[in-house]
Amino acid sequence: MKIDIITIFPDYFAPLRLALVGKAIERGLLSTHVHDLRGWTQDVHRTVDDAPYGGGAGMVMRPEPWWAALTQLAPGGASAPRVVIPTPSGRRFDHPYAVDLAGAEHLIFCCGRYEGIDQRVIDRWATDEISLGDYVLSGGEVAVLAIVEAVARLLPGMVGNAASIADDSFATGRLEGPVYTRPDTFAGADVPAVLRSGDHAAIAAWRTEQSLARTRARRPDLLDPARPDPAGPDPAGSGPDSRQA
Ligand code: 6GU
Repeated sequence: MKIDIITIFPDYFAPLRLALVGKAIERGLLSTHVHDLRGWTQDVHRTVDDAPYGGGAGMVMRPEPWWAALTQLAPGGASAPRVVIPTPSGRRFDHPYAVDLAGAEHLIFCCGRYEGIDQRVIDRWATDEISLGDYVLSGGEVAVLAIVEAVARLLPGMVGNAASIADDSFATGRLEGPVYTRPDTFAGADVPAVLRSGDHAAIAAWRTEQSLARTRARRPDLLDPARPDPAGPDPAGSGPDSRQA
């Protein structure tokens, strides 16, 4: 997978060299290219923003540099990339959405700042407008790091143990329960005896029970019977093609 990131703060993306995403890059499963939007400005001040038409607070990102960047980076035709705009007014990011993006050959992330990017850029280029949740970040950079990490670990050949992905919270549709390692007793607290029993059926039953109890307490919405099964087939009308509806 190829990922282009366009931003006015390229330094935000230093962490891409680290940990799991860095490993994906080293292994050649992923290549990331961070571009400074100001490289596509024409004026001596390298201006990327201007006042909003109609008035109001803040500034809007001018269309010209984005248009030039996307014209250069996004090939047309059959190999057209997904062009992702992180924005609090986008579609909510979740595990199925990460799986969907992980199937793409080429992703381009456009990190907006200020009040957002001129709508004509979105209308012409965006395939996906994505929100991480109901709060506001000052720009798309941190959201892109989160999305790239969620996607990179789903790439084929990425996480050593495929089962650890299948068991993840949200892949199962439930939160994961507690985990323990040595020592048996620490700070006056014991590891639950069942985990040391060697009884695999009892351990599996305990984990399911812990997972359900935690989900009931913290995220009862995940147990709503009307909610589609994340492991099941995509019901009509909720697949990736209708995400921007
Ligand atoms: Cl994707 N971008 C920004 N700027 N703020 C957000 C967000 C994204 N998701 C939640 N808040």
